[in-house]
Amino acid sequence: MKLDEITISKGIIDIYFRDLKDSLESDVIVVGGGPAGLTAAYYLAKAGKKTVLLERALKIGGGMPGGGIMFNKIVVQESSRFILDEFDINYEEYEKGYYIASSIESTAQLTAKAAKAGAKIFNLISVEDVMIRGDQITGAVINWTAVQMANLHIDPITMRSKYLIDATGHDTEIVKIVERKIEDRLFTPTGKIMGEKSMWADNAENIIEEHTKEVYNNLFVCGMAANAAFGAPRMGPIFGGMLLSGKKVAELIIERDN
Ligand code: 48H
Repeated sequence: MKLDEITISKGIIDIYFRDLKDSLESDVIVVGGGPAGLTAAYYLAKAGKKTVLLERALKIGGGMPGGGIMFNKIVVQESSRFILDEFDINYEEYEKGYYIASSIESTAQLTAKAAKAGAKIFNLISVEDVMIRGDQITGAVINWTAVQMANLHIDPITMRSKYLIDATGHDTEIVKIVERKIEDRLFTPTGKIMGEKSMWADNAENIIEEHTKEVYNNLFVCGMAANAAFGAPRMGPIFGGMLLSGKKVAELIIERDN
């Protein structure tokens, strides 16, 4: 078969545009393709929810591939081991209840399973604002990351969804935007973002599922963003909480949407 460069170009343009256009209306937009966002996207898509994941970076995975100080291993505790199994991630027991997995394999498996379950994953797109109607969050305002990096004055476009998940990690970027743009209080005890506290793995990991919830109408938080929004500690390179939080936020939305 003789290869034609124009067909290659057309294929990329047509199919990307088809997917992008189809993603303009969805059930759930997950902002952030770290471990929590990917896990959420997987469980949501698996349950038949139309799921779009938007990631600012070129590469998917957020803080996961980097492991701990660039040692590309992650630790997962007993309570979340079943999620490693669900994603076919290999691991070994280091000490009782502490499982070690490759951060690269983990990232790859989370990404592949989310995509194969049907989540549409877009990299190189940043959410720069949200849509709000009355007191409801109704979607995301997006732009190319490259436009932001080049500091170009170019208007964004919008995506509508029934639910938005802030899975942006330490920065809680989406909740920050919402906090700034509403007159209301957030659904946190102070009505504001409470801020991430310093390292305490045990406390952080045990509380994260409790903090994985709706933080404003139709806006949910998961992963590190959940602890940051609700004023809990960070945990270092243990990732079980991220996986459990991703699963929990998916369950909350599935339950709400039924
Ligand atoms: C599009 C965006 C935007 C935006 C950010 O940081 P992440 O890996 O987040 P989690 O919560 O899945 O996992 C946290 C974990 O990686 C971690 O940092 C831990 C456990 N730290 C503990 C500690 O003590 O340090 O992923 C968030 C993703 C990133 O890929 C960002 O690029 C992306 O969100 N993102 N994407 N639009 N506005 N903001």
